Amino acid sequence: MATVVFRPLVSGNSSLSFKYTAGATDDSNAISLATIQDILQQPQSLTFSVAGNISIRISVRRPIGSNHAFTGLRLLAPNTSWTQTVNTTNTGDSIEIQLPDTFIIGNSRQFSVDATGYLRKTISKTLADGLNVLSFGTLSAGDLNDDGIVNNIDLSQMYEDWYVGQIADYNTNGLVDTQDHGLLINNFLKENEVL
Ligand SMILES: [Ca+2]
Ligand SMILES: [Ca+2]
Ligand SMILES: [Ca+2]
Repeated sequence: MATVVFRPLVSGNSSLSFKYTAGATDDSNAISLATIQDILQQPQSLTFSVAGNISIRISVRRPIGSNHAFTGLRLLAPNTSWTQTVNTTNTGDSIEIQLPDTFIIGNSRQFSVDATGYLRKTISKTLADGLNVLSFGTLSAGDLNDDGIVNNIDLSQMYEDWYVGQIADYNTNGLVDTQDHGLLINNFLKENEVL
């Protein structure tokens, strides 16, 4: 018996058939040591699916302004150990990220994105072959201490950082101001999102 290992080059359905003539020994054959004859019978064709490469690109937005650049966004897939740290451009888009082969085409998986100063956001996505865009929409501001809830602790941290802090500068105008304060208050007592 032999083991044949294939290296997939393209994704999709494919099949493998055998060149076979009964009794012939110049194609697929199996020789009996007792009779020295080809005893192979018509081999069945093999049909199979080659799993593709699944990659993702995430898209997130700040609640206000046109600067949606995030550094060190934490990306995770709930119920798995997979996690990744990503940055985004000004438009809030990340580079393409390859997923490991534990993620299967056609399966629905959850993905969460978490930024310092914001609540965690979670979406569900049925994975397709190739690039999948995960649109998280607008992140909710206010969780300055990253404990999963917007409350008085975050508010007092905002007051400490008034006019100077960076994380609490949600409208990215260079200082912590009343507009940033309003964004936090709007999310008061909201928590990290879990599906
Ligand atoms: Ca957070
Ligand atoms: Ca908090
Ligand atoms: Ca500000």
